[in-house]
Amino acid sequence: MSLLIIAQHRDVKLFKSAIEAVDPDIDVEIWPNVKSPKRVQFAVAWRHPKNVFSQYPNVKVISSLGAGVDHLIQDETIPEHVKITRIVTPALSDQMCDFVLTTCLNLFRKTEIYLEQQKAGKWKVHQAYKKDELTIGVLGLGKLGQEAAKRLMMNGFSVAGWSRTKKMIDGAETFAEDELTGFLNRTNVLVNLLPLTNKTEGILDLGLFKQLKQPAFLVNAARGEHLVEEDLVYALDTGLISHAVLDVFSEEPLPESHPFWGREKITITPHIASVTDPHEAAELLVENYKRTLSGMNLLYEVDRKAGY
Ligand code: NDP
Ligand code: OXD
Repeated sequence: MSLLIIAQHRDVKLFKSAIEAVDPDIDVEIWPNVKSPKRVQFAVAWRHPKNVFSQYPNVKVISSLGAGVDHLIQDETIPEHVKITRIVTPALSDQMCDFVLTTCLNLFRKTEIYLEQQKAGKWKVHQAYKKDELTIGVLGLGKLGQEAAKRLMMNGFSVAGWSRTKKMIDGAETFAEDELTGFLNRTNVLVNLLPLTNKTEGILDLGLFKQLKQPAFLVNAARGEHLVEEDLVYALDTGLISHAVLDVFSEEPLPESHPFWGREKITITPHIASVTDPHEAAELLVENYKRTLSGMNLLYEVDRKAGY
């Protein structure tokens, strides 16, 4: 039996050696040079080429190399009986909390204005937002969203949160799926940490932006396909959104010619909000590999129907 890694734009050798360090007896194969495709029972995938799994007829479980599983759910060529799992680790959530906290602190302190002023050699003071002046609304209160909400509250911010099923988080005002309007009407800084599913694709559109409290800001750290790009440009141009911080894009790397690059009111980071740590992930991958072989319940199995 073997464990296969199929990951483009990732240092696969690092993952292979991390897995072998946890259990040297595991036979780790790296796509595309697979010695015996029929021996592959467990695969780890990130940005895999479509239809690639048809070469591995005995795959039982595929783990995403990250927290998101949209790339696997969207691949209709993966047979229905194949189970899907994902990476959930303390470091992944800690990094996301740091990203959200840093981003919100920068927005409250108007750092983006000072960066522009520096380019122009301009000295002008702007009043920072007070922490009780704006509410930060977190879309998605899962593994990452809940921790991010708590980290923000620990740092004195007012926080609201929205999820499919209502969550109870001490100190935060929470809303269920059918309470989106109430959530948006309370929110100034919208932080997106939703999974990408049929229901959430394109959710960040003009209709949603119009319901935010003014001044409004957008932080998208989930998936590019959540955002209707032309609606964001319109919202920024008309002042509906004051500034957007985008870590994820429909096309990655963001093409050089993309209009987002040249915009003062958009801050771009290259999908670095939270990056899977090979050593931490290896422990979880080995555990799920062993569970696959022994037929035990998997850790962090995804509901393929719900899409997350
Ligand atoms: P989870 O699956 O743990 O949580 C998802 C949350 O979204 C849950 O609270 C869920 O509600 C809610 N949700 C799902 N569908 C809906 C809906 N239709 N309406 C309302 N709420 C909904 O995901 P994670 O927190 O682990 O990760 C979130 C996403 O972050 C990932 O899918 C990935 O795309 C992105 N990500 C980005 C990274 C980056 O570097 N930029 C790094 C890692 C992840 P309920 O609780 O009721 O089920
Ligand atoms: C993830 C990601 O899903 O990096 O982990 O986006």
